[in-house]
Amino acid sequence: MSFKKLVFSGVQPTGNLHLGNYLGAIRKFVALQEQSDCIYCVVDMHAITMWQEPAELEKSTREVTAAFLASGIDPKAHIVFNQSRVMQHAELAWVFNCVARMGWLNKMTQFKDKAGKDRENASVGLFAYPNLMAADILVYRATHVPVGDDQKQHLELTREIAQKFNHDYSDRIRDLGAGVEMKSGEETVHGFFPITEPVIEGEATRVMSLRDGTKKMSKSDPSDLSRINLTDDADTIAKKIRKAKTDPQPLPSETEGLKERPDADNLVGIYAALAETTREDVLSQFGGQQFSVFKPALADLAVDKLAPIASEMRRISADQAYVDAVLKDGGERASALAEATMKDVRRIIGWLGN
Ligand code: AQP
Repeated sequence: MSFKKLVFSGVQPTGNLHLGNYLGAIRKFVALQEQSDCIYCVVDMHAITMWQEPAELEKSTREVTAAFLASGIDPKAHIVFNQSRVMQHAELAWVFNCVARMGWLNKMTQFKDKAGKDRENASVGLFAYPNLMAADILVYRATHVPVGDDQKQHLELTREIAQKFNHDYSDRIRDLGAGVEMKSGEETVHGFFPITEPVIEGEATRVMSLRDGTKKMSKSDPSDLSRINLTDDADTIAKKIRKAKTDPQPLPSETEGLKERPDADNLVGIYAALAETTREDVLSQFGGQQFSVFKPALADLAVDKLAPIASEMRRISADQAYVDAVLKDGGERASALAEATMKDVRRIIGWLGN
């Protein structure tokens, strides 16, 4: 027996869902549901690692759900829910708090970025965030995780946690017959948790700020002009692209020419991702052209692809009862799967009471 392919990923309900979240994650969620069983989670437990206004958190949780549905995720064929409904995530995170080493977490760059200079004042939850993320994935024994490039290090940690758990409890896993044979590089190993594969591919694994091509497009950037929000209307999208930072040179004909030009590279990458093509193809069409030609073409393409999602999000959001019903149903189905894993985990580690 080996692990069945199962996709898991999450998005934080922390407001301002943007083009980076869409191209780096949500659009891949939609594509993967054609080939595999998928579980998509609105990670409201991760959200409170930084202070969230409660009413805003509720609103954002529904908004991310609406974005999933508006983008084309099928909540009947797959599972869509908010994390806090399934308490097994927190239970497994505690186990992983005891598996992961301080030294591993001390290396996490996202904690350093988010905590900034005032580390002493950051929440313990923000520090332990990657252990909860590992639990989100492994409580379903998910094999594939589509994410943006910024999550690479956290997924590496998830793999380390799974390996250490499988190793520390290997005798017990065998005795209970709870393990599965799996490939790890060239070797075949035996373990309870899969060694999860990140799915980080395509032209937009790290969409950058429209105001600074060296900084990631982010929900928390104080400048709204830095990002295209999924709720932006056509005029706003066009205005933000018009105002996007660029340099005075025309576009190069080869990708080599984008190397020292982060703002140009970002816009070409966004175009390629939206058009579902490559940077090479975009440059074969626009190489030698000025931004005065390229930006309107990019704005038209962005409006074409994003405006239908924004209008569908508005339609779905107007029916709050429907959104809440999707989350409730998804939560119930996710709980059943998570509980099956936790029953085994509790026996493996020696917790009585199952
Ligand atoms: N700029 C980006 N380019 C590509 N992918 C991105 N993701 C985020 N930003 C980009 C991917 O979106 C998914 C959900 O992200 P998240 O909700 O966990 O939040 P985040 O990564 O912390 O997003 P932000 O926008 O950067 O928020 P703040 O400002 O709060 O830090 C993930 O798969 C992520 O990789």
